[in-house]
Amino acid sequence: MTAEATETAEGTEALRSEISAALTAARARTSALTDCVDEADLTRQHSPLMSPLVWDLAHIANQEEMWLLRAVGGQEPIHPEIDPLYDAFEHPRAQRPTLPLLPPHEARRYAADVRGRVLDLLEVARFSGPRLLTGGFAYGMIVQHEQQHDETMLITHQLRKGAPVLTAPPAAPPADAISLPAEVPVPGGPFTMGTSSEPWALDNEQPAHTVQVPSFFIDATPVTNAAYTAFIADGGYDDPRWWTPDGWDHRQRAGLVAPMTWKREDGEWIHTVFGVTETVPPAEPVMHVCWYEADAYARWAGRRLPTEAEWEKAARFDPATGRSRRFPWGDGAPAPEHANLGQRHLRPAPAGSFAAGAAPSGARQLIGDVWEWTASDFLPYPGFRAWPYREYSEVFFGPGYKVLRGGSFAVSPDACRGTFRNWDYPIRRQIFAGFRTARSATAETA
Ligand code: AVJ
Ligand code: FE
Repeated sequence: MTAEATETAEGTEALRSEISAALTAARARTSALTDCVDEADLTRQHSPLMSPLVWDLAHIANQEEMWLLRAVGGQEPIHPEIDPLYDAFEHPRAQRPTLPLLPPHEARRYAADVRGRVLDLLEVARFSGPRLLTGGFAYGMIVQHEQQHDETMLITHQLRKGAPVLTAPPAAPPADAISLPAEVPVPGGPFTMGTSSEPWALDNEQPAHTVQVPSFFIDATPVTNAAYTAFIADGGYDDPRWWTPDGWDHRQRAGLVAPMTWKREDGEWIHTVFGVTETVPPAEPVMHVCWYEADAYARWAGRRLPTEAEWEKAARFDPATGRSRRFPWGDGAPAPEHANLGQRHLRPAPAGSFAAGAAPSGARQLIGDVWEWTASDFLPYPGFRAWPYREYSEVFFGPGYKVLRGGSFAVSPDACRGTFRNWDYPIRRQIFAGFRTARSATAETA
């Protein structure tokens, strides 16, 4: 979303239609992901890591009701008795199928009821005064929340067994990938990390602060399946030299030999994408690897994962102005030529795609395609204040979670920016995550 002034009448009307369009786009995605399967599929748990799809559906509506109708609109709860069922902190995902959840038709009716009332509220909304309303934040938070669950539901679809139900065309192959350098330099010095001006930024992206980042090199694209296959072929999974002690322990216990969906058949690697099995495409970014695998690959390659600050500097820092951009390509919202976002292709684009989305450094695909694991733990920035609820970020801060950056093909343009932070456990592989590698410019610290 843009940081347009909303003090003027035109600014308010522009923001109102922007919010309305974003809410509608999110619901179109939610419907596409839940209308393509039958009732049994909606209520089944496809993986202990995931909720039944029908839980996500009613949870989306419940959050929208709590924040927009109750907190902003001052309305009474519609069904207060169901609130605890859809509180992510009351019931772990594995237990959700045993709860007396709303059946699919009631969940859909609840979501539609809430949305109708929200659109009525939006008609008369002002976007100033209380902090929740400034810049339309509460609406933006709810748009992003639904879009985040649309990504979660797409992950459930990827883990689901059965006949394929989702299709989308692949991205066009890149024109000039062959001439790209393997890595690009990023100059040393201070840069502005995080934001204090993005109206829809979530609490963990704030505040903007200066970070010193020594010069480094970063891969021009995410690591490809071809490159990752070379790591496997070289015995990377069997050599403890490449793994951290925790990573090696996990690799042994979990029996990791390749990315999550990969199988070896007749001397070649195959994998499964939303129920369709195919040869692993060599040029696409590797996906469904955990942090430990990404970290081991980087060490095998004589490199390392970028820190979160390095990743953000590579993505946002413009040496010509000294400013940090909203996106690698500039301050304008993502357009189709910049990045593979929004589930329009249900897979990453080949490495080297999206020349128009390159950062000043020349690095491509920092936004979209695959989430990128960074070396960093999920920690608050200096001056962090939990807002508007502690359970979005604060309760997850600490060494248990690693940060992922950039968003995947499954992420909406409305829930993605150069400052956006995602996190997960270092053992997790279900997210649409890959990585790129880096090295310090000074050889002895590489
Ligand atoms: C930011 C993706 C880690 O799914 O747990 C959804 C987003 N927070 N509902 C998650 C979120 C509350 C969150 N992640
Ligand atoms: Fe949620």
